[in-house]
Amino acid sequence: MINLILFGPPGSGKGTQAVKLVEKYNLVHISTGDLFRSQIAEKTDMGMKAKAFMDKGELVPDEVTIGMLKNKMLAHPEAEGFIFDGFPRTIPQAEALDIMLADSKEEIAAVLELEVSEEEIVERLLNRAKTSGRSDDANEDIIRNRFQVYLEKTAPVAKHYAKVDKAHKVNGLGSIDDIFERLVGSIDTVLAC
Ligand code: B4P
Repeated sequence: MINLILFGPPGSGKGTQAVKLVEKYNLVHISTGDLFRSQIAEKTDMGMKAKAFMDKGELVPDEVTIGMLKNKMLAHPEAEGFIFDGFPRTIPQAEALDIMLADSKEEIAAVLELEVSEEEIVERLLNRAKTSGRSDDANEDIIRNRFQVYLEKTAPVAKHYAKVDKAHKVNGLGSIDDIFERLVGSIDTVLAC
């Protein structure tokens, strides 16, 4: 089983690259952002709770996010591996994921950290807002808050995995295909070990 974490600030291209990686490595894609957005579209209680946090650029509370992630993993017993996109975003989420995988004698193979500057992210997300209708992309202050939340709460997750030599930095600037090739290079190096 290959379990990969696609990591990086909001708008760094995690979702964009995950779609391509899933196809190449035959993995199940789990995007907590997409899961929350589908709950919001269905107007479920969880969706309404998540929306209040997402609209401000804050993280949805860990207990909600971890429970949703567990259910999604359990729904795919046939998976040959997972690509986690936008999860874990806090140390408690990382610890919960490590335990869930260890319970089935699995582990994270690699954490791929897309490096993109704050200014590039603001530009990308304001641009996406023109077509996405996403309220968390439409306002520069909210985008900058999302970046601050990333620095404070999410960046430590990369250090958590760096301690066990699983974090790999990847330049997130350039064309989508060039970044994909860099990611594949990192993954194939890890898989060859
Ligand atoms: P997410 O849905 O995870 O999304 P994201 O951070 O906005 O984007 P991503 O990095 O996937 O960027 P994308 O490829 O789309 O999170 C949204 C919110 O959900 C969070 O703020 C939080 O509130 C909540 N949430 C989600 N997971 C959570 C968790 N685990 N715990 C708590 N809360 C959670 O790319 C962005 C844009 O850039 C696109 O328009 C794309 O076309 C463009 N782009 C991509 N690659 C490019 C490139 N190489 N060059 C130029 N543009 C590029």
